[in-house]
Amino acid sequence: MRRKSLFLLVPLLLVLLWAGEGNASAAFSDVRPDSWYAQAVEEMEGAGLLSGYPDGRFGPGEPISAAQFVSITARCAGLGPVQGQTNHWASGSLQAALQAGWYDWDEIPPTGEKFDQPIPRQLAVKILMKALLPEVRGDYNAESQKMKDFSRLDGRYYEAVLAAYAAGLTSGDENGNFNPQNGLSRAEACILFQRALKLSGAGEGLPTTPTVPEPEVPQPAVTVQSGVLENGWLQVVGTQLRNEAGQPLVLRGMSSHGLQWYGQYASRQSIQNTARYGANLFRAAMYTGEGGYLSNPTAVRQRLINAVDGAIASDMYVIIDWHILSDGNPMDHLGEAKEFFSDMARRYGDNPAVIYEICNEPNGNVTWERDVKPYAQAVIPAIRTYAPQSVILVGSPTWSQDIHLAAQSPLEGGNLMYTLHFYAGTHGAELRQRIDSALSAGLPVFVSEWGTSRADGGGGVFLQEAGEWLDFLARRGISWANWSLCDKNETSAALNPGTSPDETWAWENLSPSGQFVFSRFSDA
Ligand code: DCB
Repeated sequence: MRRKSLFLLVPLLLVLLWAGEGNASAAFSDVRPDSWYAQAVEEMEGAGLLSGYPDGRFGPGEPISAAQFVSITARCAGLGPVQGQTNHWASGSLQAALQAGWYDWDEIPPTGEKFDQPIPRQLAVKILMKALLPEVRGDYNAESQKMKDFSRLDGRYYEAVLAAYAAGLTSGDENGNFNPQNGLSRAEACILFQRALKLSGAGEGLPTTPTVPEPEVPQPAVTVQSGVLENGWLQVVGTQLRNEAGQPLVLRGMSSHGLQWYGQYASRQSIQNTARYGANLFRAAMYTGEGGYLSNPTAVRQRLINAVDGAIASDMYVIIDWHILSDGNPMDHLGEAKEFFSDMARRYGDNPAVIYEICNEPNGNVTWERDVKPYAQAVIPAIRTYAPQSVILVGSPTWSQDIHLAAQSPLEGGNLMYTLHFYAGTHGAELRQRIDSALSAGLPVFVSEWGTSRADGGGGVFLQEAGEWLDFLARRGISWANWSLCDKNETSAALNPGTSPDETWAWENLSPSGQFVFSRFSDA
C-alpha cells in the first residue's frame, strides 16, 4: 500500500514531459523528407496522433516500446486513459487498453516491467487489429502460407496476424518472414498505424497524399548498424546480411579511390572521419591495372594493408577490393588474384571485420558463364582455406550490373553476395528492378560501389536520383559503399579539393556529394 501511494504522489513531471511533446513541430530533425517513412510520420504527427522526443527528434530507427505503441494506438482509436497502476507516463493508456481487451495481463503487465521494452511484432499487430480492425478475419490456409516463419508465431497470435495479412496491414520481410518475436522500429510502426487507420476508414480525416507504393520486396525487420565489436562475424541468411546474433545488419560507408593515386585518403584519420559521421564500412579499392597492384605489387599491397588495419582500428567492416577495371576480364590475372587473396586470407581470415571482393567490375568481352563464374570458383577456395566463414563479394559483367545472369546460375557455397554497382546519373529504375528480381530469385545483393555522379565519375551531382536509390536500398536492407573518398576534382569525390587526410573534417570540407552521402550513413 505504502509503495503504491508513493507511486501516485511521485512525478507528475514525467507525464507533463510527455504531454509537452504534442507541441513538437511537423519537421523532425532526423526525419528526412525523402525517406520511405517521412510521409507516414508527417501525417500521423499532423493529425496529432504521435510526437517525437522533446529535443525535436523522432528516432525513426529506434525500437518502439510497448508503452509508446499502445499509447499511440489508443490515440488512434480514441481510447482515453483511466487510472493506472504505476506512475509511468503511459500507465493510464495501458490500463485502458488492457481493460478494452487489446491484450492480456501477462503480455504487458500493468505493473510496468515491460512498458519500456521493445514490443514484439506479433503483439503489436494483435493490438492494432483489436483496436482498429476488430472485424477482420483471415483464412488460415491462405494467409499462413504467406508467412515463411509461420511456425515461429505463437498460437495466441494466429487470429490477429492472419487477419492482418488478409487486410494487407502487414507483409513479411524480404525473405517472407514475419519475425514474430522481433521488435519494430518507430518508423515501421508509423507505417502500420497509418495503414491501419486508412483500412479502418478512420484515416479519412488525415491529409490525403499519394500513398507510397508498396515495395515488391518488403522491408527487412529491424536492422542494426554499428561496428564489428557489437556485431561480430557476418553471415548471409537468405538474401540478407546478418550479424553474428542473427539480426539483419546494414553496412554503409565509403570506398576509397584508387589506392595508387589517393592512398592518403585511406589513412586512419580519414577512415575515422567517416566513422564519426556514422559509417561502419570502408572499402579499399586496390586497382589492379592503371598503375595499381599488377605493376607495383609491394607498395600497393602495403597501402591496402594500411587501409584495412585503419578500418579495423576504427571498429569498421572493411572490403578488400581487387579493383579490375581497364583489365576487364578477371581471368586475365587469375594466378595473381589467387595468390593475392590467399595471402590476404592468411593474414585476415580470423578477423570478422574483413570482407573479400574478388572482382570489382568485369567489363568488355567477358561473360558470366565462361569467365566470371569460373574465376570465382577458382578464387573462392583460395580464400576459404584460411577464411572459412568470411563474406565474399562477387562481381558480374557490364561493370557489375549483370546480377540477373548470376541469379540464373549462382555459385555454390555460403556467405557469398553479389555486387551491384550503380551511378545515379546513369542508372535508375531498370537496375533497381533487376535487384528486386535477383532478390526474389534468392540472390543476396551488396552495393559495394555507387556514385551520385554519372558512370564516368563526373556530371551532376544527381542527388534526387541518389535519394531514390538510397531509399530503395534502405527498404531492402542492402548495404553500400559510396565512390569515392578523395578530393579529386570530379563530382563523385566526397571531399573538396585540398582537404587534409590527416585532420578531422568539418562539414565544409565535404563536397555536395560528400555532404549528401555522409548524412545518409545512419539512415533508419
Ligand atoms: C567504375 C569503377 C571506378 C570508376 C567509377 C566511375 O567504373 F569501378 O573505378 O572510377 O566507376 O567511373 C573512376 C574514377 C576516375 C578515374 C577512372 C579510371 O572516378 O577518377 O579516372 O575511374 O580509373 C565504371 C562503372 C560503370 C560504367 C563505366 C565505368 N558504366 N567506367 O556503366 O558504363 O568506365 O569506369
